[in-house]
Amino acid sequence: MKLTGVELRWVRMPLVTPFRTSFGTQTAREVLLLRVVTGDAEGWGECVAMSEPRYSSEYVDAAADAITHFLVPALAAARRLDANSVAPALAPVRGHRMAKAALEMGVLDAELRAEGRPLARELGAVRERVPCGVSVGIMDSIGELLDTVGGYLDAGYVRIKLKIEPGWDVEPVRAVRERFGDDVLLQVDANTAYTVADARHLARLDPFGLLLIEQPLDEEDLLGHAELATRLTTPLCLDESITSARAAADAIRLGACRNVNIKPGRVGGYLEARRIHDVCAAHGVPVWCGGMLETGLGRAANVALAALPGFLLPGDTSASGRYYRADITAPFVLEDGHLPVPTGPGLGVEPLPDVLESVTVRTEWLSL
Ligand code: OSB
Ligand code: MG
Repeated sequence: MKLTGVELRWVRMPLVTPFRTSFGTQTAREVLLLRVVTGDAEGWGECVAMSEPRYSSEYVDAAADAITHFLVPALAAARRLDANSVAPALAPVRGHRMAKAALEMGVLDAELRAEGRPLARELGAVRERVPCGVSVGIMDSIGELLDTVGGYLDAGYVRIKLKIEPGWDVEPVRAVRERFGDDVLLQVDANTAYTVADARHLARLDPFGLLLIEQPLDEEDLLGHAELATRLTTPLCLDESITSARAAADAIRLGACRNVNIKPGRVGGYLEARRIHDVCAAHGVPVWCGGMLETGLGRAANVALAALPGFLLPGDTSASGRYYRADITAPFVLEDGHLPVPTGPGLGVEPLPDVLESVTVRTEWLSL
């Protein structure tokens, strides 16, 4: 394929309800979309970086800058263009995995559309639909939390994840267990809000039979997670710490986690995400697909990834309506707690031109 140019598109979509985590509150999602134009086809990439560098060091404007000044020029200079050659071509640029992932996703979509091949099949999917969980933000009161969780269970979600932080951990978990029972698949996500000195406090979660505790400690604290793992019966899962297949192999070897949350954006793309899946599968480590409040474009690709055989736990691949009143693609709708894996070429979904236009803040065309 030959690259013609890349359009950067900043969109802003209000969330149906504010989403509070230990690192901040989101009321709208600002997303950078890429339209990768080649001689053969166009492809869409979604950058999962958030507006501010609080989940990780990346943020939307930094990603746009890296794409504009370093990544697209590096890709333009590469001798060949296909999805497998994107990561090697961008490797001289350090970091910026979310920016790289967006570009690779766009090239991958273009390549697959040109060849008429669906992403799920390309990645090695074995399922036609995937079971879905939902990530529930920190609330102002236990009553509000129970109403919210009850609504999601009524909607059919098969797993609940509660965001936690010091001061909002044991009590919300206890309240959800008391109201909805021990059969609900329940897990928590701290987004690095604790230290290993909190081990005794976190052990108070053990009696509640959680599936896992996600990323309790700092992104760089693999040894701390390994130590914490010896002090808890609840399995640890890593999110922020797993930036590559190598990081996943290290974490498993160190005993820092028994599960991995795979987010393609965090690790530099869907191809590295598949390698992490393979490393984990080889070690018997169940994985699940995380989320970054994606639009229908990123959601389509995440659902395809979640259909791989090692995705043995329900992911944060919730329905479009969990996030947005009007998604930029045809909405993903929960059916019996599952989302269907797209079957069309590439991502298998397209932006709806009118909606896309209505949420667009700015576009920029990088010609080659
Ligand atoms: O830590 O998994 C996380 C959303 C934004 C940033 C980080 C995280 C999350 C979520 C929600 O938990 C996942 C989703 O529903 O997309
Ligand atoms: Mg997380």
